[in-house]
Formats: sequence, C-alpha cells, structure tokens
Amino acid sequence: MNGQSREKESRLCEADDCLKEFAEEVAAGLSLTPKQLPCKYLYDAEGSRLFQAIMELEEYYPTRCETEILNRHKEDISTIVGKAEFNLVELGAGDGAKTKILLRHFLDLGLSFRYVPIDISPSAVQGLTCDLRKEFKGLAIQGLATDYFEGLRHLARLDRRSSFVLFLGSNIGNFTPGESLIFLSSLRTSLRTGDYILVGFDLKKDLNTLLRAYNDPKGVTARFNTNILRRINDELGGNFVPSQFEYFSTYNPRAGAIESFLISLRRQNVLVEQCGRSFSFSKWEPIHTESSYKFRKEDFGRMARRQGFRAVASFCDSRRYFTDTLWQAVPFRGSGPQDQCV
Ligand code: AVI
Repeated sequence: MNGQSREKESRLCEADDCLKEFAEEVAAGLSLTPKQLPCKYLYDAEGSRLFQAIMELEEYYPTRCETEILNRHKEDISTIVGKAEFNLVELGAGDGAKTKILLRHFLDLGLSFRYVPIDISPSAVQGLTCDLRKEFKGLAIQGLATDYFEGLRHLARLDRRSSFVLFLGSNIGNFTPGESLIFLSSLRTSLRTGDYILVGFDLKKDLNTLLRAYNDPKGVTARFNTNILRRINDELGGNFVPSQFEYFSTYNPRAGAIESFLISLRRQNVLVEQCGRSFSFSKWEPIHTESSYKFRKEDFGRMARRQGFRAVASFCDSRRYFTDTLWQAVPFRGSGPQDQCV
C-alpha cells in the first residue's frame, strides 16, 4: 500500500470509529431515564449552518455581546498576550466571525502567531480555513476537525511556542459543572505555565431575555435541535419522524441553566439500525438535547483558582450580559496536576 492509500485507509477507519462511537452514545443516551443525546452531535454540517443562523438572530444576544467585548478590548488583550511568538488555538471555532476581530488586530500589530482553529464539524473547519485564507493573506493557519478533548491532546503536542487558547461563545456552558472542571483541568494540563486562555461566560440575567434567546419565533433553534434526529436517520439508519417531536426549552433556576428537550408527541417505537435495536417513547416523553449553563462572576473566579489559573482581566459588554475572562496558567499547587483540587 502506498503512502496515499494508507492515509486514505486510516481516514476511513477514523470515520468508522466516529460512527461507532456515535451509535454507542445514541444507544446509551436513549436507554437512560430520562433519555438524553450528547449535544456535540448537534453540529454536523447542517447543525453548524443552523447554529450560524442562530447567532444572527436578534434574540440570541451572546454573539453580539461578545463581538462588542472583542472590539472594545482587543487592544487590552493584545497588550497582555502578544509579547512573544504564540499559537492562537481556538476550541469550537465555528465560523470564526468573532475571532476575525482579534485576527485582524493581531495582524495589524504585526504579532507573530499561527491560528489553530479546532471544531467538531469538518465542514466548519474547511469553510473557515478557506474563508480566512482569502481574507487574510499571509495568516499561518492549521485547522483541525475533532472534539475538545482530542483538540487538547493536539494542543499539548504543538511546538514550543506559547499558547493563547480561545474558548468563546459560552461553549463552556454546554458542560455540566462537573464536566467543566474536568475540561479545565485537562486544558491546564495541556498548557505550560504562563500560557493564556480567554473564556466566554454567559451571565445570569432576567428570565425573559434568557428564554427569548432559546425560543426564537422563527423556530431556528427548534430546527437546530431537531436536526439531531435527522442526523441519526441519515448516519445511523434511524427512522425518527422529526415532526413527531416538539422542541421545548426552559430555564431551570436550581441548575442555573437553560435546558432543551425534544418531546415525543405520541407513543412510538424508533428503530436505529446501527444501534441494533429500537427505542420506545411514551407520549410526552422528553429527550434532553442540551443544557446551557449561566454564570455569576464568583462562579468562574473560583473555577479559575481551583484549576490552576489566575484571573488576569475580565471584560464585559455594556449591558453586562456576558463576560470574556482572561486567565493565565499558574504553577500547580502541590507536586502535580493531581494535587490541584484541594
Ligand atoms: C454553542 N452554545 C454555547 C450555544 C448555547 O447557547 O448553548 C448553543 C445553542 N443552542 C441553542 N442556541 C444556541
């Protein structure tokens, strides 16, 4: 086998592995009570396109808030992080619309960096890479389509330049509190002392604003969530009828999260061939598709300290809806990363 066919073969195996994992996670999630599906599977090509449409909605304030923050504070950010050569690594890069504000600013300043966008959707990474190559001649860019945790392993293997990691859009809010701590601790382990991260947190706010953001009247958010059923049909041989499920999203004040569901409108059985079985739904039974946690400043100050970071600066939009917080990796307490949670 020559080098090219070996590479093709290994890509096919990777795709097979991904499909197997998808089938396993769907089977596990639909066997739970209450049923759930991992929200990372919302982002195939169509899901990423729908999420971009969400970001343009008037009701979905986080994108506009973060755009305002980056425009207002790009100078503060570059002054802090831009002293030496660095890798600008973005986890969950999407269409990179907000990141372009920083890219343009860093290039105008003549900073020496390479951009490494990482996203679970191959189509998003491809589209972004093409788009940036056209828009920013001379930008060094090395995209990667994978999930966050594989992205962190890649980050740990990058060259010896320092890293500046972007984790914007309150993507961290899609983790449970426990998952956030595991994620931040893995992120800290992949970094070197002195590296920086910029993390976006959506803040707790009045309920109407929160509820409107996830219940837009055009139904884009409903389509975004329902798309996961179509994806299971296409990729795993499912026979979901998406119109027999209704999207429902509400704020759970005890969890501090918007929680989103697809609710079965009738009693039904759904076969998913790749899972090798069918799943039964009773009338009004929910599938939990996504949680979007909202934060208070005290919450993420504590998270930073517990996970080996020092909060350097915090930037808010004018309505105080959203914060981008800049953290620096500090030496672990004790003898190693395992000692940090004390
Ligand atoms: C990507 N993530 C931070 C979005 C959120 O707000 O939880 C995904 C989203 N779901 C519905 N609208 C937006």
